[in-house]
Amino acid sequence: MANYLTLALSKGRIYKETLPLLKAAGIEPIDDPETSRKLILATTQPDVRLIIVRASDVPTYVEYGGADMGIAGKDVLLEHPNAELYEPVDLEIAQCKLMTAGRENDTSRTGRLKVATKFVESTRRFYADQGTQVDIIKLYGSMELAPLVGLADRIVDVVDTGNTLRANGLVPMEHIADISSRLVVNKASMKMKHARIQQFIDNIRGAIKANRSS
Ligand code: PRT
Ligand code: MG
Repeated sequence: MANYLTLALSKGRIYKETLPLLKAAGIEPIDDPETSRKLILATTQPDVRLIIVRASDVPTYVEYGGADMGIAGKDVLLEHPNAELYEPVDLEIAQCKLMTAGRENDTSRTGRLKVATKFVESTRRFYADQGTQVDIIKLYGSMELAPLVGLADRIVDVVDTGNTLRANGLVPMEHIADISSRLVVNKASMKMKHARIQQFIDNIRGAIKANRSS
């Protein structure tokens, strides 16, 4: 067990966009997580394995040593401001923007703004920096619904094409942060498995460069 190099990542877009980087680094999973029920995937490098976790759980697995490394969106990392992690590489994948959004013809209101989001920490910091007092309502998904049914005046969510907002009669308003996925590394692993992790980081950096110029 302890001799594995374990990389935590989530299914879906992060997995899809990470695969080519791993492949360029000489690592290919043996099973496909989209069809297999296995949560631990062996790879073509016998000492490297992948574990499949919820996107929002990646920092937790890595901080507490359930994985040596992980791949997580910056939006997720911003929700863990005190996590003891190294963040050595911007993978430049799964790019999007963290934004506020609301109804198109939002009339100016009196009283505190209600903001629905799963990004409570980023939202709190954004409005605090503006000196605006808001009530934050924590949701776990389908944030776009909240303004439509009067649960909130605004949402804070990640936006890519903006199609989801538009389809629900919402418009993007303020830009909070540019988001991409990052490689994160457990601090003890970085010491104990330094040579292997440094080699992995170098290979991944090479793959990102090749990506950029392609
Ligand atoms: O499901 P779980 O709660 O565990 O995690 P998750 O739903 O956040 O995971 P996933 O796989 O959807 O996203 C993983 C990471 O991808 C996020 O943490 C972001 O860093 C990044 N990412 C990049 C995005 C998007 N682009 C994105 N568009 N994450 C989510 N979206 C959503 C967006 O909120 C909207 O609802 O996708 C929908 C389509 O976006 P539009 O703007 O193109 O319509
Ligand atoms: Mg999801």
